[in-house]
Amino acid sequence: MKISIIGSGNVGSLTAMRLAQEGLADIILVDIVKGLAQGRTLDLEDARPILKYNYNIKASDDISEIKNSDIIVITAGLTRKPGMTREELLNKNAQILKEICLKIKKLATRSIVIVVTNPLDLMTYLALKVTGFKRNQVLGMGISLDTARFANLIAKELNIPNTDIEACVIGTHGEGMLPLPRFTSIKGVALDEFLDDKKIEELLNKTMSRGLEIVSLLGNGSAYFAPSAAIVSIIKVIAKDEKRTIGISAYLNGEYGIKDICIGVPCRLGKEGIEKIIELDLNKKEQDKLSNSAASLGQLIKQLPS
Ligand code: A3D
Repeated sequence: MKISIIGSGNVGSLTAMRLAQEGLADIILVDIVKGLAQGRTLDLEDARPILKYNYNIKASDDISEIKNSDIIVITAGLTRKPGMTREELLNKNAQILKEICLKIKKLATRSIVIVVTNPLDLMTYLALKVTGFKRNQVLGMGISLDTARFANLIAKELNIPNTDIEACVIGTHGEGMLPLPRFTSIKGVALDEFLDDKKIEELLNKTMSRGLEIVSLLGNGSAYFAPSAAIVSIIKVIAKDEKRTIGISAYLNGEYGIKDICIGVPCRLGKEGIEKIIELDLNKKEQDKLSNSAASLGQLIKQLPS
């Protein structure tokens, strides 16, 4: 299997390291900045004798190296600066994504594309449109990270292991994020058996602002440890055809009453990419919030390059 990562910055290079250590595939690391992917790759290679493991990793500043990849991860683009919303990144990253996706369309027609660049749901939509790929082939990593953040905050609050928590977040990876306490449980017991409404509300707000909190603390750049872990967990499900359900940004064509939008929903993933979109039985309040987020994305889609 060949996995290419386009963008060798913080998220891309850490994803390469995690993938290499998983031994899932040959890895190609690409960046537009001359020397960056090569430097990071030499550094990653040097760890092989220490780890006693011969993973294959190659670098290039030439995107044609992605030819015939099975999976392509796009982490190329700018990150948010403190105070900047994901939507403000839209114009610059859309241009970068468009160029990259035109190349993917030519060079790796059968690949599964995992978009990471923000604003995530809009970039996923753009990638799907520019490549012209089938909708199962293009997905965005965003809400699996948000789900992990929600679970982590619950675990810390209750002082219990993360593994006991089944959290659920849908919606946009951004201001329209929708953590769902009704679909979140601890060993099968509903969250509201453990926490009162006020505490749950507090955790929801903390989950929604977690990305910006990290951006503000770092001062330069955004999160990459948890994002790279989330990307690799998606890749593993696809590469091993595990048919597990994970929240990802998927193109909806009537599911949840939403059409022609990429937004975060639970999906069953396997070797074909998105193999099934799972429709949760949302109540009116949840459905209204999701529909409103989708409508806001619909407005922003108009700003995407054609
Ligand atoms: P950073 O460390 O700046 O790396 C981005 C890399 O992309 C840089 O090395 C650039 O040189 C490179 N690049 C820019 N244009 C191109 C191009 N045309 N071809 C190849 N490489 C190019 O950022 P990062 O790794 O921290 O984040 C990368 C992107 O992921 C940003 O848009 C972030 O906002 C986004 N991100 C998303 C999540 C989600 O959960 C969705 C999490 C973390 C980061």
